Amino acid sequence: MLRYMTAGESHGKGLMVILDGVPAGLEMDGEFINAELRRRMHGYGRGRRMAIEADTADIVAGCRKGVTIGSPVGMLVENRDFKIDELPDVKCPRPGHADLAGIQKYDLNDARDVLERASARETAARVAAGAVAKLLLKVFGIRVLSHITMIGGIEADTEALGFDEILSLADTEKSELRCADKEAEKAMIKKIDEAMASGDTLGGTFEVIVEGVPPGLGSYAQWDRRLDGDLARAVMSIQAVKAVSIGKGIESAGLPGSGVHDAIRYDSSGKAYKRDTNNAGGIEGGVTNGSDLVVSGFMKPIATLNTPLDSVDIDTKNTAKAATERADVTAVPACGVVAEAVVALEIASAFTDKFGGDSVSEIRRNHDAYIEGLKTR
Ligand code: EPS
Repeated sequence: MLRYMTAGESHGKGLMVILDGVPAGLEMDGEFINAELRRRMHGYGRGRRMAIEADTADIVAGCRKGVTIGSPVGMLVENRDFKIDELPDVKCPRPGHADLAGIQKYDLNDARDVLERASARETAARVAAGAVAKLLLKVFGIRVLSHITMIGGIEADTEALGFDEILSLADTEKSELRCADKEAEKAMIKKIDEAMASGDTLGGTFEVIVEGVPPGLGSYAQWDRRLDGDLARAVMSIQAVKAVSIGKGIESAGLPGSGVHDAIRYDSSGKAYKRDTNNAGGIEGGVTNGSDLVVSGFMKPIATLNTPLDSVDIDTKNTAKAATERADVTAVPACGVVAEAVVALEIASAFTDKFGGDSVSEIRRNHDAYIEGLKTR
């Protein structure tokens, strides 16, 4: 099992993550981890904060000579914009943010104490941890991508594209929004400009695809071992995500079974079961079925509006405009990168549950024997 915890405030000294359960013998490619952090900072519509920060992970625990040794991996990401003690109090909670619920819950009189931790800045730590999970999955030929499928109601059409095409077209080098449909992307950018001009914000959707996952991760035997439940929780826990779906997901509820379930074939030369469709999104009965894993997330618009909604001053109880802060107009491209990280962590966790979690060599033996054995089933 892999588990992780983060700490850190948006404008505190930095963010930290402890990732427990990383097998020994994994090469910690620090450049890859930093590249993942850079991908999270990318995206048209991000705020000025991203020009201030230069996120990198300082690996402070869990490896020796660049290789993991089986102990917890600890990483730090510094905040250049460290000014938490100088920032003003926040007295008018923003609708849609944790501000109001937070001051009630923790008996506070300044929503600054809430928003500093509730902020999505925390996701930098999760991306660092997810990068380590991706390094483990990479050893076993498992690849993870994400791309933007909608922003502000404008949908991308990527139906005809395969994994490698999406990976290339939605790359940060080639796409300001990490979107594989260039026409839709232009319209999304226009929409973001309009939202910015009117002091508004936009949400959207993203899709995570994991290629090369073997069948048999997760289990139907107990509710809390169903991998779809773990994935849904992980993606839903990302700041501002309001819904998660797997495969055809929400749409499948309105279709007949014949239009949803993926017929099974057997390829005798490759000694493997095949599907022509993947409406299940790679999971049946809470267990991976060998098809690509497809998880979508639905992000609401950012709660900090430059043209604020009505709120209440928590000291006077008078109606007042909600607080404004420097913020993003949209962060859906970044949210997709965070979703890749948390999905990779869940897959890596299920992977070590199935194949052993002490060393990469042990996982290799068990994994290869299992894959070989599948040919006899
Ligand atoms: C950030 C995410 C957003 C940014 C934040 C950095 O956090 P929040 O969820 O609080 O809106 O706004 O940057 C700032 C708070 C700022 O000072 O600009 C991130 O992903 O790093």
